[in-house]
Amino acid sequence: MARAHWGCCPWLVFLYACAWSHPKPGELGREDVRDCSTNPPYLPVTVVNTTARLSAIRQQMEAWNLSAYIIPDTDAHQSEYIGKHDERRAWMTGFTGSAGTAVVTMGKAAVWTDSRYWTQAEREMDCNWDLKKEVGITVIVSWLLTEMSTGGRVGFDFLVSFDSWKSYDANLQGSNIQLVSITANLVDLVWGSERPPVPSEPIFALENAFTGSTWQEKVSNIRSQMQEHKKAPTAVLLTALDETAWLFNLRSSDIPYNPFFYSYTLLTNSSIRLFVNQSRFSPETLQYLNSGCTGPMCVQLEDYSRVRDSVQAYVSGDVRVWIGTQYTMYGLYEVIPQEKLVADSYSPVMITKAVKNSKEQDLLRASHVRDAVAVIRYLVWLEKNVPKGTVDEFSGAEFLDQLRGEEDFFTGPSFETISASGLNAALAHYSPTKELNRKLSSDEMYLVDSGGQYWDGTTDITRTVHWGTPSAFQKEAYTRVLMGNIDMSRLIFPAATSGRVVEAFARKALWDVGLNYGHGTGHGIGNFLCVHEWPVGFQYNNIGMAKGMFTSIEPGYYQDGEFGIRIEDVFLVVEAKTK
Ligand SMILES: *[C@@H]1O[C@H](CO)[C@@H](O)[C@H](O)[C@H]1NC(C)=O
Ligand SMILES: *[C@@H]1O[C@H](CO)[C@@H](O)[C@H](O)[C@H]1NC(C)=O
Ligand SMILES: *[C@@H]1O[C@H](CO)[C@@H](O)[C@H](O)[C@H]1NC(C)=O
Ligand SMILES: *[C@@H]1O[C@H](CO)[C@@H](O)[C@H](O)[C@H]1NC(C)=O
Ligand SMILES: [Mn+2]
Repeated sequence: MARAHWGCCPWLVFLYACAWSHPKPGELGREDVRDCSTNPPYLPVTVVNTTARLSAIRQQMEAWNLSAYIIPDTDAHQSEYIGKHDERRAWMTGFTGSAGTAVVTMGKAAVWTDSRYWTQAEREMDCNWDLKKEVGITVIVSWLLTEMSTGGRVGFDFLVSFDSWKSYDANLQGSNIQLVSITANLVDLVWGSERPPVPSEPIFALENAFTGSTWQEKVSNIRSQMQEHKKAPTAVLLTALDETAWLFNLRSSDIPYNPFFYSYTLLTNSSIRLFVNQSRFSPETLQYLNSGCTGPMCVQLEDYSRVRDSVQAYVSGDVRVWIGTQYTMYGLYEVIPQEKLVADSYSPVMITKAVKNSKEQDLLRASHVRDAVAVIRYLVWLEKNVPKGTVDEFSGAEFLDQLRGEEDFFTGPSFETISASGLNAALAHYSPTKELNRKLSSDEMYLVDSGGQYWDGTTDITRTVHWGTPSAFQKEAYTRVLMGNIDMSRLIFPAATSGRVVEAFARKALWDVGLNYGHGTGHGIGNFLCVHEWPVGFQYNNIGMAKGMFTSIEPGYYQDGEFGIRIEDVFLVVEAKTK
């Protein structure tokens, strides 16, 4: 399925959630959980009563003649992090973990999530919901086949990407169950006044000093790729939020950790349509977009909600629309007739954005230099203060944010800091909270994985340290992780080699002594965009490595119940001189 049920990481599932996505505060360690086997059931105070919500959505299902309804944890743009306004699955189920899929039938309701979230789900969900301790479209579909043995219609909506839909559809082939795309979202229809509002902060243009090219240059570049394409697309449809943000050099703050704004773009050879809430533009930004423009270089603003109708109207002509299936929602894909579709895994914007020009390289490097100053100051401060016993995982992470805040152009963290001492560092997605954290000590290893958003670049770095005497095994494991980081970063390889082909170089030093790590080796990164910027990386569906791409390299080693090690840096692919 498209969204990584594993939330994260470059490892299990490639795309979405990426490298280290993190449970929210309070997700770990609280043991007061529900017990649905007693009569009446035992419910901790943390559960949400979902009875009224469920009966409201079932009424909607009846109105749409649906026997089942799928509620994924995405937004309409397949964003890695989603805004409060889009936390539909969390509101419906009570379960607020960041990865999970819910399905409602007339008689049952269930949530599928991975082991990171089982305890949290049992603390937050009432007994209306079954917890399924599995993930993946295949297991959801086999449940549907049992529950809907007499057939019926399964509804989904604009939250489902083309790739997820394809997977559901393939798994349902040969059954008497019909997948039905509906234009409304049933959760939205029943989520009342308590729903957080759509973010509508101003959308601003980046200053020239922080952009690699003007938006007009980027538009011309994409248009020439349309002309050169064998299938002669007449338009490119952009649905991921970083695609539109990159194309126009515009940013805002709709999504946590990501400086994006809700939008779509339909770019043709003669027009540019930007779907967005236009009240969010200041007169200056409108001028930035359209001052002195002529015909094909003028940006036409259309309301965000108009995108489906506009694409539908556009495809009535003699046109071909180029999309990236990984990010396009099925609800837009389905309005484009097959013969008018030019479908790649990634849009030309995703592919073009992956290669940074020399100015973008300088910008990204400059942001990393300033970021390193903050991290070094933090490490020095830890060295002084940890032996005094005055630092815990949470206060440490807060201080690191504060140090980053003292650097120029900082706007906020690029993901939730993983600040993990001792055995906590062996948990793949650990983040401390104010209430639940561990004191840092000279007797334990400490791992900190963090990053920042700056106007010139996005950063991501992991360091593992020990202020006392590590064991011989810890030293060996650390050394081998470091060897993997160095071996991979010094690798010389043929142009266009896929990351997956060379990924094992980061593991070899560990493999030599029978050790390994259970996550991916790295991911691309943006210029004030996503911290996990696909499709660059080392996974099976990442694109070939090219000069000008940046990738993290982050091997690790984790000893359950004891310690965790990861060393992560961001690297630039450059041309090598060989004999
Ligand atoms: C949950 O809410 C429903 C009404 O919405 C109510 O009838 C029911 O008693 C509540 N359940 C619990 C356990 O409080
Ligand atoms: C509802 O869907 C079923 C197929 O599952 C179909 O047989 C039935 O005619 C539909 N009813 C209405 C009112 O559309
Ligand atoms: C559009 O943005 C304006 C200005 O920020 C805001 O007041 C309004 O609520 C937004 N409209 C929608 C539909 O989000
Ligand atoms: C745009 O593409 C259409 C269809 O390929 C073509 O007929 C038209 O001349 C093109 N317009 C421009 C401005 O290139
Ligand atoms: Mn990373």
